[in-house]
Amino acid sequence: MKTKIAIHGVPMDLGQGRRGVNMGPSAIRYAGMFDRLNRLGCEVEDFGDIYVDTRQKAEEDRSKNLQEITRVNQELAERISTNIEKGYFPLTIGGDHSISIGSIAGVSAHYENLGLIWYDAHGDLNTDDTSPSGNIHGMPLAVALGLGNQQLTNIQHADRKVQPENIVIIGARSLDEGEKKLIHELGIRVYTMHEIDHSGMSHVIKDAIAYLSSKTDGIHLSLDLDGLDPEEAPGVGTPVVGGMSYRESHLAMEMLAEADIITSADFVEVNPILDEKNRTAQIAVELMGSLFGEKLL
Ligand code: 4U7
Ligand code: MN
Ligand code: MN
Ligand code: MN
Repeated sequence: MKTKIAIHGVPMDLGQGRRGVNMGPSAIRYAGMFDRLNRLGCEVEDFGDIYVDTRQKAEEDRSKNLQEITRVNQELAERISTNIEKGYFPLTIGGDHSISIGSIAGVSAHYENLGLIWYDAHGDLNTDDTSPSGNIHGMPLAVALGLGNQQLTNIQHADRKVQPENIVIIGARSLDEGEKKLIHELGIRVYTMHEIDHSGMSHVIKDAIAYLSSKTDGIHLSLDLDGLDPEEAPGVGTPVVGGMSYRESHLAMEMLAEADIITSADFVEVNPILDEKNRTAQIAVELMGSLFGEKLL
């Protein structure tokens, strides 16, 4: 795994309805991210937070807060792209999941065949037309596929950022009708909680790695903390019962580290206001440790 890491914080909460997730980057830093990664021998540089204008205003678009979310993601994409050119592994901390629009856009131009691992309770495959909520944090995977609002799909370049056959979703247990339709139409590989219960995380990750690694030249990991069970990671805005455990999530990160295939990552949706003693941010940092090769012995 690459050892020169660029941290970008995005205190974004405009992509969903509950305030507090904008404090996610602070909570993750407070949980010791820098030292943890530094101790592993990584050269870590924290580039700070991107400014998000959270002033409230009248709604103008179907997708809520579209203008500011577009602006912030454009900036994030540019910063990430610049840092990839400088040889950094971009690690983005959120903030709600709408920020993956920018991180994937920033990464995508640097790979011919980008792969994507979406670790999440949700599919995040809604568009302007299918979204039940109008919340953009439920749309980033659709946007990466070039679907949905054009302002979002045009960030960096207008094409699809990732091909559907280069995507896996892990941990899904809440999908809207439009999302299910899209998954079937595009043939996106989804490891639902059923597959994880049935075959185990070890098998699922092995299968995902085998599926992606031969056809991609880089793989972005987008980890939504609500992929984990809310009993263990309560500090998230859209909890869904019956999620992946703390142990399963560590195993997943450890296996990805061993395979040495991840080239960029996001850790998103940590909401310290809804958390208990910063547990969820702490878990995010521990999982980052495993992703970058931390071992007990
Ligand atoms: B998250 C939802 F309707 N699908 O679109 C929506 F259930 O980034 C939830 O994964 C989206 O946390 C959750 O609003 C987005 C809803
Ligand atoms: Mn989610
Ligand atoms: Mn998500
Ligand atoms: Mn969520």
